[in-house]
Amino acid sequence: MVRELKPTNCHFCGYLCAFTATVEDGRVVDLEPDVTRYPYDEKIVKGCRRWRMNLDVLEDEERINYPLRRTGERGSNEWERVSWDDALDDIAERLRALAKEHGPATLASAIGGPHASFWPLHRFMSLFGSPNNMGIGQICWNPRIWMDALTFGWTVEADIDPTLTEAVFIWGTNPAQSDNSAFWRSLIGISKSEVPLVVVDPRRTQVAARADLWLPIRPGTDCVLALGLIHVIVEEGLADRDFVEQWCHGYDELVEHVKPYTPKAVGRVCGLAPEDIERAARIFGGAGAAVLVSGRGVDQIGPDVSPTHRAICCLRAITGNVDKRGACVLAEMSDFTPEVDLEMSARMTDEQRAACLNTPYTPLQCYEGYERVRRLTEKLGRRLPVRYLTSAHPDLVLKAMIEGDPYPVRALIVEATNPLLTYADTHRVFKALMSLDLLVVLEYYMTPTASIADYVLPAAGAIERPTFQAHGGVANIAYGGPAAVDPYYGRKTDYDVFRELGLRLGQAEDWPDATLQEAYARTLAEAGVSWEDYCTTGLYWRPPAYEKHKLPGADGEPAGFATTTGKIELACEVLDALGGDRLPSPSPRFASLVTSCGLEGEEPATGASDGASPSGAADRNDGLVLITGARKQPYNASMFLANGDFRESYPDPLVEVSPRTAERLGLASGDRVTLSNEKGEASFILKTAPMRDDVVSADYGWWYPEREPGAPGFGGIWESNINTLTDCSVADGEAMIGTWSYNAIRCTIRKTDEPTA
Ligand SMILES: Nc1nc2c(c(=O)[nH]1)N[C@H]1C(S)=C(S)[C@@H](COP(=O)(O)OP(=O)(O)OC[C@H]3O[C@@H](n4cnc5c(=O)[nH]c(N)nc54)[C@H](O)[C@@H]3O)O[C@H]1N2
Ligand SMILES: Nc1nc2c(c(=O)[nH]1)N[C@H]1C(S)=C(S)[C@@H](COP(=O)(O)OP(=O)(O)OC[C@H]3O[C@@H](n4cnc5c(=O)[nH]c(N)nc54)[C@H](O)[C@@H]3O)O[C@H]1N2
Ligand code: SF4
Ligand SMILES: [Mo]
Repeated sequence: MVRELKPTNCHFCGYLCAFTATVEDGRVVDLEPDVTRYPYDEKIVKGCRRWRMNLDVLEDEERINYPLRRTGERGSNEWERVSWDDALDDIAERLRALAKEHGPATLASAIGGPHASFWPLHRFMSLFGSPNNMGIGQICWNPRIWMDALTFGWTVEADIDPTLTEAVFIWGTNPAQSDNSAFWRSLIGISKSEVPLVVVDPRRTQVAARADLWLPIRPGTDCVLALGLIHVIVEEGLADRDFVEQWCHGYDELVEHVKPYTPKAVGRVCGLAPEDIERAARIFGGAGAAVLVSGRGVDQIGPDVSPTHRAICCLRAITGNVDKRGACVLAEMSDFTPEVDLEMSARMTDEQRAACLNTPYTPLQCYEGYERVRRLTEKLGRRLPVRYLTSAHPDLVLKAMIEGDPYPVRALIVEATNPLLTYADTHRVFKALMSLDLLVVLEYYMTPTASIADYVLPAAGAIERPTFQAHGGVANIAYGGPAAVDPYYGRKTDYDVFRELGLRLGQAEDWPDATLQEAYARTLAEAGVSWEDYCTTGLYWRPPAYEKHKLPGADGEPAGFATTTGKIELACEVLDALGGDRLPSPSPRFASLVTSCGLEGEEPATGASDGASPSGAADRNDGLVLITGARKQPYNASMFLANGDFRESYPDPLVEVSPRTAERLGLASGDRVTLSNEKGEASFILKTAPMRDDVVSADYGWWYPEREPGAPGFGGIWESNINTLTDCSVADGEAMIGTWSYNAIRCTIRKTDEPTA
């Protein structure tokens, strides 16, 4: 027996904590946290319930361990085990035939959260010639990346420094549940210090409960609030005039633009007290260095997403909180090979790019939009990844699948996502996927999406593969480490699958590295670091410089910012040129409310209820507002529901309302309730929790792995799946990127007749 200790990493969330695996004859028999490598933190690992699953998951009998080919009707859950060669030969042959008939864009792909490196799939798509990679970009990551890049010339990262940071704003994110990390613990530290902590969230989250000021905002009205903060900062002379004078473009326009956004008008639209808005503005404007971290709460509010991010950028800029220690830092592009090169999107021909379904629907999130921004960011030597930022809009891909319009999309490769649970509008996703000629799913488990595939291919996971988390190459940091073992059974890494498929389709020259580890080593070599050195610390990182705009550029003058004007663009020239708004403007329904508020004298409702403070917001509101997917440990979207311990502690899909709203609706904790709207309905168990009275907050990702996959129930996807109520229509989405809404949605709630499970 050979017994070895091997460094490796957990990948049950984005942290990739370091572990030491005890390996006997190629099998992991024990796992211990590794104190010597990044991002080890004893408290994080102690507080994390997930990592202990690693051993079970490696051996789990429910795992897909060999390629499966469908034998019965689609969705019948009848399979035969086939060899990798048989599977990949057949898939390659069918893709070749479909591309011959309809063109390469007939192949689409779908990805989910950051569970794996996606560039191998994207490289395969680029070389195959299809622009149609779909993903979660439009509702997670892209809005912030795009708007930062348009305003500052590149992305910014929060830079909490307890010795310098004088205010922290947490906006639409709840790291206590979503992050479980060093960041959450730094916030606990902040909440105990003198530094004011302000939280903008309709729910009284753990971080809101620790805040000095909680702004329980009406969902979707965040842009109005941000403009209101700017209004107060300008009015009260809190703007950093020197910084604005030297480095910002469009300040006067912005000042004019925010005039109607008085605390009173904003309070009424956002359901907040005007004095709280003033207080928040004074905290942000008065701080020597202020940090603002935003999350999903403002990434998933449809049309208001881009203006909200832009307004937040403006808030940072006019207070001089850009590329400043203790506030935020303009990231550097990676000096290891960036995603943009790994994905080889430069290899797409003009004709292939022209097939991009997004043109002309989302003028920024498409190849033309990307090119425009690339020309700017490249002025300072930086390039964003192409594939995420041009990713095809699901509405348009689903339409091309169902209607063949503007051309037929007949094949889909799904990697590390469960679209029947996590994509919007499950009924439509189901219809589209059921209609395909070829559906290939790379998975760990027989998920509902996998159950309707032609091929389910077994993916190797954490511990079985090397990891290199690089955040799309938009920052100069990567972390992870080596695999402890070769993949068990017949599993392969996602990289191997796409490479081997590529080799069958004439892509040999572009897959020079036989293994994922060699590919990562090549990536690192560009930064002058060996794979071995990287694995020793688990980290590649170079400390950032601040105030880089002051450093001399090529001509010896200060470099400024990589925008059209060389300054921070409060008024955005690119958006203007694309037919969008120069200045951040909320969607018309909110903008007109602001204007009309200025004329009326009505008092705003605070809308907050923690069970003690009086509020009548729900009574006065014409409807309840649904928000979905608030993160909860131990689950991650549709994952880990099969874990017995987890299910015991969290057995049912929950929907939460405030105690007052429950009472008003005649509901009590434990009731089974049905949520519905014009798209569909789903069933939940009611729980009361402190939040705004007009808000209904539903879990996402719920299915029942213990039930039969495939028809007719598909693991229970039609029962408690909140995405049967959501919609991804491009026409109703954000105009530049196409972001749809998972928050701020209309719904009704009623008691279901069934007894509580
Ligand atoms: N446990 C767990 N952790 C996860 C995940 C998971 O599924 N489970 N998913 C991972 C992924 S993919 C992501 S993207 C991150 C997301 O991480 P976060 O962005 O931190 O997501 P949440 O914790 O849901 O926090 C979003 C907050 O926004 C609030 N909110 C909803 N609507 C609005 C609104 O209109 N305005 C404002 N201001 N706030 C609003 C919600 O009440 C919620 O508290 O989490 C990651 N971590
Ligand atoms: N209503 C609503 N919908 C949402 C959200 C919301 O808040 N509300 N959040 C959205 C957001 S931000 C995100 S990021 C998405 C998340 O959406 P998804 O990423 O689709 O969600 P998961 O359930 O995490 O699905 C991951 C799947 O990939 C598999 N998997 C995990 N790791 C690997 C791997 O390395 N390789 C392969 N091949 N498979 C792997 C898992 O078994 C699992 O089935 O959901 C989005 N959908
Ligand atoms: S689940 Fe995340 S926090 Fe927990 S050990 Fe794994 S990587 Fe670390
Ligand atoms: Mo996400």
